[in-house]
Amino acid sequence: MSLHSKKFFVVIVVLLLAVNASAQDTGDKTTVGPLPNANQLRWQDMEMYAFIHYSLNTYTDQEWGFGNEDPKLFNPSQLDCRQWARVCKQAGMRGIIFTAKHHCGFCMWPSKYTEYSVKNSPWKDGKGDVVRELADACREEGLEFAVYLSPWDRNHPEYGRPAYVEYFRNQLRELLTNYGDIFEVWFDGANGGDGWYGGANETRKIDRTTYYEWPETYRMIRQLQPKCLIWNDGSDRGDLRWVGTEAGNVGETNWSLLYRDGDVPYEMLHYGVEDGNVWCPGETNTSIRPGWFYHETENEHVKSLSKLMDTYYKSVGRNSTLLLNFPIAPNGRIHPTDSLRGIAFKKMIDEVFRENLASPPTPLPLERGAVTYIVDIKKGAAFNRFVAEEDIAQGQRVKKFALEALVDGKWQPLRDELVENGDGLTTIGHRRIICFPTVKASKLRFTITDYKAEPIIKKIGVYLAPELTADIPDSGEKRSSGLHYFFSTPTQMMIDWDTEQTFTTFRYLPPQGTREGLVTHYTLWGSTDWSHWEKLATGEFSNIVNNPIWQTIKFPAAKVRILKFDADRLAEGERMAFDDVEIE
Ligand code: FUL
Repeated sequence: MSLHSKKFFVVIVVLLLAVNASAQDTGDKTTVGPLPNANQLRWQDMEMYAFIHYSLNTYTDQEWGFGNEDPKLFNPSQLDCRQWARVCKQAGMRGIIFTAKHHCGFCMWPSKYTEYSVKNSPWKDGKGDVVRELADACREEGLEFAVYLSPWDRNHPEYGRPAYVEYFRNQLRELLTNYGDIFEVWFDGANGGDGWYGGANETRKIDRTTYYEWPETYRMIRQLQPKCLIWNDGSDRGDLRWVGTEAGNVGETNWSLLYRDGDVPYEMLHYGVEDGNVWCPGETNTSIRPGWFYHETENEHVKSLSKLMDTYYKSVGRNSTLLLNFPIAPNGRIHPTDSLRGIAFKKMIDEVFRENLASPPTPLPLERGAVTYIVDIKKGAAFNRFVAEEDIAQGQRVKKFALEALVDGKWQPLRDELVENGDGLTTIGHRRIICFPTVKASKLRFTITDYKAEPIIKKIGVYLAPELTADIPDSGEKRSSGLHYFFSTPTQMMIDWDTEQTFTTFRYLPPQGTREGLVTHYTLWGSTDWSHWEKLATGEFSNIVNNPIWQTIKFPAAKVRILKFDADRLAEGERMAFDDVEIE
């Protein structure tokens, strides 16, 4: 035995003894906790699948329709579900979840329970069915198919009363019986309260914990589609959970467990809970553009390849799946920029994981129960990614681990460079990818330092990802930097000009990374003399809390010298905050 190998041997023995000793000390390492069911296991292997947002919003340039938009607006000239399916497949997506009905209530299939659907649109003379065309296209491309059905319906006159729940269930039954296998149902929890509601034009509040009678609906789903997974961020635990943000990342610590009962605050959504009593893994949803629906103004803001890779590492690489949204443009197709970016994304994933540099590739399965793995790196190879996978069919077990590279005979610690605090080397689960600066080393040491039960590692990999620079540079310059603005009260922003100006648009970029001071409801005023104020617009920023992107307020051309932006309601806190504003 060389001196080096002797040292390894001693280290491994010491580590094994240490782990054993601590296992005996705490006595709690034999509790694996709940296990996934067969549907959840199958779903986790899908890894990436697409969302498609398409509805009347596409024609009104909105994110949330009010419920009174005219069905006649729906008349795409080139609607082509096969193009959507092909693009998604080439982008590495294994299935598609389609907005069969968004909050506006407009149905993309000819439901027999409402007139507010494609059957009253000019498209195909009212004989079309987008759900059918997409379900068929998915099958032709070998993709799985699923539906998003918004529980909140701003069109339906009975929303808020028991009759609507019956209506909702009838619609769901149509979708679950007429379109073949459905792999997931997505019940969006968003509810802004106000809506058209058959002409009532009012605010309707419901109790999310009781109103929809989820247990009854779940029974129906289980009976009609036993393999279908339920995504629900409402009160009743479905099979999958939201990760608490639409930015495209889940916590680096990500347990696939939750508590069966009780509320699920952000921390639990984002990190799961170690001692949870139900298997409820996280699905990371985000859009390839800032918004969920298509807006021409966002054509320049399709996410860069480096941003998409960052999203991949922070979702699939953190024991989650990635649900990546592709909006449909008004002509009925995925915009070429989005499709090219999506396909480049898949190519880059393939490129990064092309060759496992662990030499010889780690034998599978690895020795059961071992806590330290030493991996030989192919001679002279440089690497910057580490992958580990647990056999989650047997539960999620690993709590904490260490990574070291042997450089010039010395073990050097590696840390997850995508994490701001600590080394980021916590849970593993289905797949964990650790990114670190490129290192050249002959060996890599992976030590599981803490675990709930004997770890069962299915795979280890070491890779070299090409360097990526952000391909959409951000100069960092604020659009508001040329404006003269001040706050007359903590919730009122004033902007003034020396002379009268004509404006039609006010844009607000909320603070990023915090809900403190984020404006959800606003009123915008204009004046030429500081004493007479004309109300230019008032309303709510749709979905701003979950997706804090640029918000646009359009109003009839107004000549003003002063603009007053009132925060009528803030998501949190007492002082309005903003990252930027722009007036045109
Ligand atoms: C949110 C909705 O309000 C958005 O419009 C979008 O559908 C997103 C996926 O979920 O909660």
